[in-house]
Amino acid sequence: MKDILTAPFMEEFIRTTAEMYRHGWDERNGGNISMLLSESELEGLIDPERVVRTIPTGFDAPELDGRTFLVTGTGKYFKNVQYDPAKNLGLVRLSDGGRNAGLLWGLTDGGSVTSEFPAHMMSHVSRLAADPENRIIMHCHPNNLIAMTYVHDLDEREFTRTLWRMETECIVVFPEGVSVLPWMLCGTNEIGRATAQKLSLTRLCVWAQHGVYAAGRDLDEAFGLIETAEKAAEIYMKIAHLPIKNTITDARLRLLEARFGVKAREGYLD
Ligand code: 2HA
Ligand code: ZN
Repeated sequence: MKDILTAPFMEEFIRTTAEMYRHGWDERNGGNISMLLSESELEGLIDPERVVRTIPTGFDAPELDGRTFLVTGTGKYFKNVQYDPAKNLGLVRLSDGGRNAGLLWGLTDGGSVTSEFPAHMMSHVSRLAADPENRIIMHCHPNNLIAMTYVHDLDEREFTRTLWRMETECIVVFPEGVSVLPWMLCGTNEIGRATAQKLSLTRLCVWAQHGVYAAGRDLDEAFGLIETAEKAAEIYMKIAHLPIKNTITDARLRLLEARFGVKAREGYLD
């Protein structure tokens, strides 16, 4: 067996958690990531039949039966992943219709998978239905997106339009817009189902007064979506209280649509 810590997906996962921490998106144990892995990526790294222990999930996800995920652990700090990946991360394979997660590697201190495991797994199901190549679900607590949910209307069209106007690239990066959920209790199957439903339509879902979820085909896509939306929110928080003299009009947003060959969410442009 080769050392799983040197696998390209593992190195990138570790680099990403460190980068997210440096961005200030993952204070203390805030945030979590799950990455769907293919059988070929795992080849020669672990014995899929050797289950260290079984973690009950508390939900059904028959679509994910037999699928393997690298996930952050509950209570673990993104800050520390790079120094002890085997303690802070877990590699789990779902079984019994998604009701159990068999630990194949990691969580060496007896820990468990992220508290947001329901939201992550339900989101993988809905995102894979929308895009069979989706592999990443990422959650974190970026300051400005959270701040914006205290002062901005939570209507998804209005929230999206404001972000699109804050920076020229936004409509190109997330033409389908962002979804917004009102404050809900985190860690529950209920917020998991609501998030999964939102992520079937958009790759970004803001949790009001909490943070954001992103979906992507790779870590860069999910990270880049959050980075772009968070930057737009930062600009909003810098200017919202000032007299606005210029903006990116809908006509200009349409020019960007045409120039970059993207299709803005139906009905979101006037
Ligand atoms: O503590 O971010 O939403 C991890 C979280 C819960
Ligand atoms: Zn959170």
